[in-house]
Amino acid sequence: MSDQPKSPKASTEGGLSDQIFAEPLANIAGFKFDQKVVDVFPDMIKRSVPGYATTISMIGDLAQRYAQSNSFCYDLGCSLGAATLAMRHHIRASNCEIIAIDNSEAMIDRCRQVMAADSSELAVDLRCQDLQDSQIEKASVVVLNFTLQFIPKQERSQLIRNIYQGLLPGGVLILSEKVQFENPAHQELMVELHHNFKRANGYSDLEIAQKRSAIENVLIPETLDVHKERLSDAGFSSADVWFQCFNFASLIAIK
Ligand code: GEK
Repeated sequence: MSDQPKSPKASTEGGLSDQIFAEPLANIAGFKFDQKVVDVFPDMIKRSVPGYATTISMIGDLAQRYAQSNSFCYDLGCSLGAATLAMRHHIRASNCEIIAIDNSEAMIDRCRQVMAADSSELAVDLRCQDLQDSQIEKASVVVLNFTLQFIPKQERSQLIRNIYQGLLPGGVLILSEKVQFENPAHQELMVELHHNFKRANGYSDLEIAQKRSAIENVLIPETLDVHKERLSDAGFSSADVWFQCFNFASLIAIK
């Protein structure tokens, strides 16, 4: 536990500003969620993902609505725990516990400090684990907030089926992803709008280009149709987009 004073509602805000790709790099390695990324993560995700703050805040509202008493709520690929905190501050159901999982040790270590600085009573169990080895059980809410996109494509259906099996009747999966478009002109427009968003947030063309090279074989987007079909094949009774900004969307799938 941290020695820092607890605040009633801690946040993941703070940290350094993201300069990781600011200087020209001779070799651009594949993107990793290491300590360097952890140190700038809140700034990076806010300046890179349109609608991120809205998505986080609405996850709190959705969790309040769908969390069931005597159940678990999962935050899969929790990073520093922004979605975990949103759920922690909103869930009113009794005897709920949040299980937050990430396979980056650096992320989990920092997330532990964030949770320790937050005084909410709702229990949080932090696990440094691969999602593909994680058991989902007695779940009323499962959050995959911009995480499935990092799982190899051929392994995504197994993970979604595993989540479906672990959900209670009436339970929900909130799935946020960077998405791809079938129509090449539409795809190009969305990429351009996204890059304009990053430019408006202070990223240079060099930063945008180098980040793109680092992440292109690591973050693999799919179309909304592919996501919906996978959710339906797994057994979800509905899967609808509740938020979208450019090529970033969030779905809610109900068991
Ligand atoms: C947020 N949800 O702030 N097992 C566990 N964790 C993984 C795996 C895996 N196989 N692959 C990637 N991760 C967060 C943001 S970030 C999204 C999620 C982004 C973890 C990885 O370590 C990282 O912390 C997270 O998934 C993706 O609401 O940076 O674009």
